[in-house]
Amino acid sequence: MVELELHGAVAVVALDNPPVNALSVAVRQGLADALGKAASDDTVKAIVLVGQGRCFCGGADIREFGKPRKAPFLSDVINTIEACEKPVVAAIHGTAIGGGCELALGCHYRIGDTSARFGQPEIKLGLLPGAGGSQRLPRLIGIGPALEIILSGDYLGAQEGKALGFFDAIVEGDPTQEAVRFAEGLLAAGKGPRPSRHMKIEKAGAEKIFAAARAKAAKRARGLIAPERCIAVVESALTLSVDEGLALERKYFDELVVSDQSKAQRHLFFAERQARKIPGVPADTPTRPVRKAAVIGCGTMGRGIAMSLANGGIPVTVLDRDRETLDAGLSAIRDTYAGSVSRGSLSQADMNSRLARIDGTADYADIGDTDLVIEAVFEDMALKKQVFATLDEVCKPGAILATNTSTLDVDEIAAATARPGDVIGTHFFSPANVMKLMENVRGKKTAPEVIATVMKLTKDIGKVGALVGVCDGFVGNRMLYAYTRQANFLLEEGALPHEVDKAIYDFGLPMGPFAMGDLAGLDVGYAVRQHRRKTSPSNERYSPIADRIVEMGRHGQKTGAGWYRYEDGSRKAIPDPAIEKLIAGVSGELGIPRRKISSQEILERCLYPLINEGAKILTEGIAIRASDIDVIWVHGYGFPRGRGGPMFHADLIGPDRVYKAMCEFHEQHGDMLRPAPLLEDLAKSGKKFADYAS
Ligand code: 3H9
Repeated sequence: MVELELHGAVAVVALDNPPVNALSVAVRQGLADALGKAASDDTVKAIVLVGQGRCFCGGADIREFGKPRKAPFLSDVINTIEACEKPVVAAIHGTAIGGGCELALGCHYRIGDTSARFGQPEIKLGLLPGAGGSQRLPRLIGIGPALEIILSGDYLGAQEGKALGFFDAIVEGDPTQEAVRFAEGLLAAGKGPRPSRHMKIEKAGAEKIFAAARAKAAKRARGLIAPERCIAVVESALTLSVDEGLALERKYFDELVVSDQSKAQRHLFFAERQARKIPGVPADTPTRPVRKAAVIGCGTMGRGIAMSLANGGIPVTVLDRDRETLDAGLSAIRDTYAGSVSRGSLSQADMNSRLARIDGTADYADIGDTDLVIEAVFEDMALKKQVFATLDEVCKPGAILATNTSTLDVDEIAAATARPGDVIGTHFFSPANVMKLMENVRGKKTAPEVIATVMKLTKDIGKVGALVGVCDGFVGNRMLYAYTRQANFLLEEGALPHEVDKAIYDFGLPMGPFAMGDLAGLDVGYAVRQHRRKTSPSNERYSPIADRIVEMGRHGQKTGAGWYRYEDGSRKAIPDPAIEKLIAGVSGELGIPRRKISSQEILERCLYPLINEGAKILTEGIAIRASDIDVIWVHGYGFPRGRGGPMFHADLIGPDRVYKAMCEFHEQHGDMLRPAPLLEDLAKSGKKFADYAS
């Protein structure tokens, strides 16, 4: 777990706990022992701390959180390093994050190679740096940059770290050897320990920095407790001694680690990684190289997908019917990148290199040698089949043919080719260059190699993926339908759009179903419903309100009116008496007495049917596991991270509670709200969705 080796007067202490040298109790004990030995060995004059394998250290072992803490504690080990009378140098390659960054901060000097990255991602787990990061980082690099690192959870690279004073040197070549040389240089120059805790904290401008951080956190991290705790503990570094600051940090960390919000975010950390594991597609399944890609269709989705690929370093050709359409699409892509540059979130150089990876063609012959094609044409089966038949003719053998359909049958699309094994769904979410999720859809004949390649590609381009099976709407949209349907019925029964939206917003989603409909455009759903009513007529309860709104020419924000009205150039949804009258009229026509509906009832009536649909999806094997559904809802639909996704939320409040409410709904509203058999099983057996394996 931890090795000690002497290089002359320098002791090299190496963390060796694959895959990321997480600081489990055994590693902490190993570190304490090795450092103790090096400190008491008179022949040792300096110590170098390194990580074996792919990185320096990925931080505390997250799997230990929530279990009883075991000594030695990380903060004590780090305090011992800092107090060591011999200079200690951290030699960093790859990531030094979380507790790994704090370990480096406890050392007296830090050198990195060009791959070195550091950061404090604890906030993404609903936590704060719990082993000194909140006190040492601001002392070392200043309050502003430290706060930014701690609040964003993002990592900085070697050069940025050097500029901020985190790294003393960036080296080429083997970091251990370079660190030994660096330590020998310190000894030769008579330089000793240099504890971060003794550095003076710069207080100038602090008030403004904290006010700005609070304003940003209130906007970006609505409802989450960790950001305010992070700010407060860094602020304490201005007034408290280091030891008092460390004690406060510990107190807050202990509170956060047992909070539901942190449990939810830790669940998501593992869920995102678990989602990459596909039964029947072992980790060693060969993958196909994706060196070149093509996107069919230069509409909003096609453009976003092309940017996602280019952002991930993959050259991409966009194909559309004529030069004019292509030019308009490519210019929209340029505008999107230029917007990011002007907001400061992308450098001009990065914009140029990304744009250089995107070109356009109107000729299928030009994409014959691409490794991957993603079709993103209009959601129409006949059109998609035609595209796939053409791709089958022009694409080289072994090319992966993917469809970005959000609802259509991937097997039927695959059947338009003579190579269904190469066909897969890659359902991106709009705006595709921003949204993280790829709901990848496995057809009946999709080859394991194709699945493995697309799941790897998902990670390589910085997205989060989950693999699902074929059904109407797949996992995300099928569950969304179960939820928006009930939201519509609630209107007939007495609620108003802004009341439903408020209940959902207050729960933590970025917006409720009606504001979302206005944003996305109501005409799209209308077309789908009309198609469904023709192709699969049903006697199920159907709310006519949404259709009537579209038939009034109100298509949402783009027409200045939908469920709400919008003033010129504004996106602010204003409740509209005309719509309220329309809704009340429909209740009257249907003979439904209107009543006051509480926000709690709205929430349960919307969310529980969504969870209930998730239960059916699990039983049908459309999703592999409950946590995959959570990944889909958090990254594709803005389900609040602090609640861990709908299935985790159900586990937290108890499947029995959801079941009981569903039974009541079923009794009041009939078959459409019948509890799923899996929900009933879990409720009666006291088990959770997390325990369910199909
Ligand atoms: C912390 O440090 C708190 C302290 O302030 C104070 C404490 C008192 N623990 O992501 P990958 C597993 S909080 C346990 O695919 P990559 C991961 O589950 C911690 N396990 O690799 C996966 O397992 P499996 C702050 C961990 O190369 C495997 O390693 N640190 C941990 O793409 C490979 O992971 C973080 O939040 C861990 N800390 O990326 C860092 N880290 O193979 C979280 C990873 O069974 N980690 N695993 O599915 C990361 O961001 C990435 O893993 C990293 C490597 C960038 C390190």
